[in-house]
Amino acid sequence: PIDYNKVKLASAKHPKPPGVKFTYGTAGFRMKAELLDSVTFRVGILASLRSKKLDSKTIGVMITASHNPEEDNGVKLVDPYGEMLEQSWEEHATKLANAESDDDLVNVIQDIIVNTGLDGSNDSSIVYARDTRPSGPALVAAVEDALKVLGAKTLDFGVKTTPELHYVTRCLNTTGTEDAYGEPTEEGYFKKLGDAFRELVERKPHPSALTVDAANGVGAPKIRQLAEVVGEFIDFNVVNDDIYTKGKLNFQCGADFVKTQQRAPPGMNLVSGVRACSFDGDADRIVYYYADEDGKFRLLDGDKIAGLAASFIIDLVRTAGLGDIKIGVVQTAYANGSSTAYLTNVLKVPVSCVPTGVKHLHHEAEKYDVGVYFEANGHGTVLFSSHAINSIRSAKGGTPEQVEAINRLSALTNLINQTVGDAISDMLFVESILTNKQITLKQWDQAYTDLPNRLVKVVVADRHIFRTTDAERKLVEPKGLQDKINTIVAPYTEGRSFVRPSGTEDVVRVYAEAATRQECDELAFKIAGLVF
Ligand code: 16G
Ligand code: ZN
Repeated sequence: PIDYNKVKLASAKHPKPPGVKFTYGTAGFRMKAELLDSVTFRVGILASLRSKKLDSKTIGVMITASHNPEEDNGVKLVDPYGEMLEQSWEEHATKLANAESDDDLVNVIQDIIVNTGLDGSNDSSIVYARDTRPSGPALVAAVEDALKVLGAKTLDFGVKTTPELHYVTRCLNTTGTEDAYGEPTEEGYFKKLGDAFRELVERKPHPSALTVDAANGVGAPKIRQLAEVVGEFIDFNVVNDDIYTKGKLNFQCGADFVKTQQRAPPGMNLVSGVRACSFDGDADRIVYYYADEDGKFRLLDGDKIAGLAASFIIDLVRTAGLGDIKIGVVQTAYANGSSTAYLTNVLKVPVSCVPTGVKHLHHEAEKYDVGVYFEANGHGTVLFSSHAINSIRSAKGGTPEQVEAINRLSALTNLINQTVGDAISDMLFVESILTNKQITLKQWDQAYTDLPNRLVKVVVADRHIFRTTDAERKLVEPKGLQDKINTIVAPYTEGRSFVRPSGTEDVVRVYAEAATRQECDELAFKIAGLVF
């Protein structure tokens, strides 16, 4: 049972800053690190309650603020199979974080127990990790304080990427079952990826070295560890790998910088012939890029990765003779119109559009036998249903081509981190496709040409008055605004624009695309003017 006096005493050491309103949003709690002490303590309590609710299954706690500036930090929970925290619990998280006093906190805990029908006397089990942020250790200590008071069984997974924490959570909960996901250790993670990668690329000519921008984050040491297991097949040239100098994390580097600025990180010598990619600060996003013969920067973002991945898997499934496996792709409104047209008209694969945020994409992708999902910003993965996995594992194949395709598909189910988007796993996935097809980044890029696009932030008095529908592609409120947008967009060739409130910042985002750069910029400017 929970000793509420002890909870109150411990909570008193992690007081809530008065007047601050916390929200468990798309990416958990995220803000300036100095505001997070009470929040992480309480997330420790929440994790323990969640574990008690789920028959003592292990729950993951990740301390990271991803691509945000170094001063920020954040905390989020991972459910037993490596998914994001179930949505109905976000509300419990928010209530816990906002309890004004230690007594209120106890009341909220008791409410959650009653509301969810959980048994407070159950054991609980938690695994936690953090990225390289300087504020990480103190926040981990706050989580530990909560876990100690609740008598939880704990595993400190140390400094890890977000996807490694998702991976280990799933492993811990499936060990010894028929869904066993892998060894619940970092060595197990790298071994699983390394073995699958070897299976996919050995006996093929190796590509040239890959330059990896690690955003001065946790990806840097992890790529070095990866190189120990795949070094005979690929060379990495790691840049922006300084995790010790203050202020460098995500600063003028990383996937978010490259995607939003549409240029290479300053200092990277991106000449024609160089192959490059960027991770974000917790290594759950990746984008690729290269320079044309004339030096022009070319981005291969999440949409391009989805196209490459879908085309490769469709070919393998066809060659393997596994026609009953249904493949689908999931995107958000930010997907470039050309990518959607390519998937629909060229690959002839079903495409669904869902609201921004990994949990929405992930759940939609679960509806297919093989669900490929990517956000344009480079976060994504591929999910294989148990039907797909069983078909692949039990297929025999009548010809050598069929056998090879089946083996490749089987290796892909191990190479791809199916719990969440993973920069390291996605990078190996892309590299294995390029190696199998023996194509360059430029040849990959030629699948389709992106429409010029622009993303604008607009600061408004109250972003909560903006309400969307149709996977955020249309506004329902403020009333009448969508009609005005439609009227402005109508005359533009291949014009498309939408307005949505950010889930992570106090702004409204305006996206526009059109046939030419000039038309696109003009369209973005006009729509932003409507919102402002
Ligand atoms: C969060 C989401 C990311 C999304 C972004 C949009 C997760 C783990 N992360 O970072 O997927 O693209 O929010 O931010 O779900 P926005 O709402 O501010 O545009
Ligand atoms: Zn991230």
